[in-house]
Parts: sequence; structure tokens; C-alpha cells
Amino acid sequence: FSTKDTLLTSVQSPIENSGNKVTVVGVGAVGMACAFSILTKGVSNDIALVDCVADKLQGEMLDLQHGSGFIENARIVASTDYAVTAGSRICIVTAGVRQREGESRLDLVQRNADIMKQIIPQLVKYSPNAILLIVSNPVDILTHIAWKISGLPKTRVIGSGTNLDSSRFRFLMSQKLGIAPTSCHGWIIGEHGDSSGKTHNGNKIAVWSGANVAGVRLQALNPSLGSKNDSEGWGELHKKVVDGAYEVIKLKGYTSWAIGLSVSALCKAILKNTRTVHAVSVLVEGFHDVKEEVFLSLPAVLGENGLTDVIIQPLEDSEKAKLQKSAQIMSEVLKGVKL
Ligand code: 6V0
Repeated sequence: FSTKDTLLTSVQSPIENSGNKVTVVGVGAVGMACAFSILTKGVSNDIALVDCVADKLQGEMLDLQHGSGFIENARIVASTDYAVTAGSRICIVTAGVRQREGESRLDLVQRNADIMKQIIPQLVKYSPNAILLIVSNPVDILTHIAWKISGLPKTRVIGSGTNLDSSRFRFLMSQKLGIAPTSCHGWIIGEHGDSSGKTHNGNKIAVWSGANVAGVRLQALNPSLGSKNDSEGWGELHKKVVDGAYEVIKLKGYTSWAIGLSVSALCKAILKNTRTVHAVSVLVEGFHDVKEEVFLSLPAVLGENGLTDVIIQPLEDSEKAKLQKSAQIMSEVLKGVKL
């Protein structure tokens, strides 16, 4: 008898399936921030990591495992083989390549689309019931591509979208008002990134008409809120949201913590079936008179089976026009991608 057998008198076999397994594909700065946030916030204690660079993958796995004494007996596995992802409830995709010098946006989109072609069928093969959560940029385009490749219903392929931008906006609101970001209600919808290279990024829409604290609409207190005529400079908040990622990238080389936290909030909504409303990238065809079959962010209700409802905010004509313009540009970009 081994020490283990002497110590433990087996009464029945343990259940291996945690019921909350999450896969993260891509163990770069973003993937690891997602995994770390999911583990440390107790969203899941069952994580599978996948990357194409075996050494880095192994190193990241060991590093997390060595901390498992400080989190709830987490099960952290990693492999370049997708078999390790089997039975996941959520598959997060953060794998991607960065723009090469002189490379066009479309070429970058094509290279990342090719990566999706490798990853998505493998994920669906091993976890046919999972929700796909796409984070790689350009996120709205790649979510569409992942949806097409996966063959999954539109309710189960979601892009992290402007959930992060909305968080940046609420943080900035909180700084201006001196109250907690969770008490500041503001929404950024539309396009997450300058995915087409043509929008830097007028199509990230701040819904000023809805910005409120405790139900008090800020626009009712300051009718020029967010406009050029606003002497209080609320419009700066939108500008800072638009420039936010670029600023962080310029300073530290990449963004990681905020996107990790925002993705873990989405995972919590799904795994715990909370039906929380988040701005995420969903198929917007038919909403706000969008005619194209494209993904953009709108406030959406998330639960165990993915997307259940979309909230149609009463947008101003100019806001609607931006959403529609964005959809047209997305559609043009998608026409150039070979699947
Ligand atoms: P990174 O640090 O370069 O990591 C990317 C990882 O992907 C690397 O470990 C690669 O080895 C891996 N990888 C590449 N190809 C494959 C493949 N075929 N299969 C498996 N793994 C692969 O990048 P970083 O982590 O900084 O960013 C990842 C992606 O997230 C980029 O596309 C970013 O633009 C995007 N972000 C999206 C955000 C959002 O709000 N949606 C926010 C921040 C970054």
C-alpha cells in the first residue's frame, strides 16, 4: 500500500468534472490576465490553457499551478493539443498576431482569420456545447469569422467588444464625479477597435443620453453633455476611451489587466447564469436598422446559454448613423477575407 492508500480510505471515486471548465487559447499578456482574473476572482477553478509555443505554455501553467495553494484547489492544465480543452463551458480566444511593419489592416485581418481557422474547429470538436468568447483583435471582425467557422448558433459566439471600453468610460466618470465606477452608469457601444483602419475611432459610441447616476440622467442636468459646446469637457471622456488602449500600449507595450478583468466578468455572467447586461459584440443585423450581417457591441443579457436578449437603447439619429456606418465598413472588410 502506498502512503496515499494508507492515508485515504476510498468511499467512492471523486467526480473529475468541475462543471465550470474554461479554456483560454493564447497565453500572451491578455490570455494570462484572463486566466489569472478568472482564477483569483473565483469565477472558475478549472482552466485549460492552449498555445502554439510549447515552452511558454508550460512555463505559464507551472507558474499558475505554483500559486494554487492560494486559490481553491484549482485544476490548471495546458497543452498544444486541444484534447486538453475537452468539456469546456467557455472557450476564450486571445491568440493572435500583431501588425507587421508596412502590413495593411486587411492583411492582418487575413492572418488572424487564418489563425481562427486553426483554432475554432478544434475547440468546437472537443467542446461542442461551449460558448465561444473572442477577444483577439479586430474583435468584431474575428467574432464574425469565428461564428462562421464554428457553425454554432449566434447566441453562443460572443466578442468581448466594448465591455472594456464601457469600463474605461465608467472609471473616467467616477474620477470626474468622485464616486465608485459601479455607481456610474455609462455605455460605450458599436465598434471596439479601429478594425478597418478607416475609423480611428469615431465608431466607438458613447451613449450620452443614457449616462446616469442613481437614475439621474447627466444630460438632464447638462444638456450639452459630451458635445463640443460643453464647457465642462465631458467629451474628453469619450476621447480618452478611444485613445485608452493606444495610451497604455505606448506606455507598457500591451494592455492586459483591464481586459482580463472584463473577460472574467463575462465568464461569471455565463457560468453562474447571472443574466447580467454587458456591452458585447453580437450579431447586430436588424437592430437599430443595421442591414448588414456583422457583429458590433450592444448591451446584451448573458447567461448559461450565452446571449439571451439585446437591449435597444433609444439612440439619437447621429449615434444610429455611426452604428450603421460601422456596420457597412465591417461588411466591406469581411468581403475581403478568405474563409
Ligand atoms: P501576445 O502577447 O502576442 O499573445 C498572443 C499569443 O497567441 C501568443 O502566446 C502566441 O503564441 C499565441 N498564438 C498565436 N498564434 C496561435 C495559434 N495559431 N494557436 C494558438 N496560439 C497562438 O498578444 P496579447 O496577449 O497582447 O494580445 C492578444 C490579442 O488580444 C491581440 O489580438 C490583441 O489585439 C487582443 N486584445 C483585445 C482586447 C479587447 O478588448 N478585445 C484588448 C486587448 C488586447
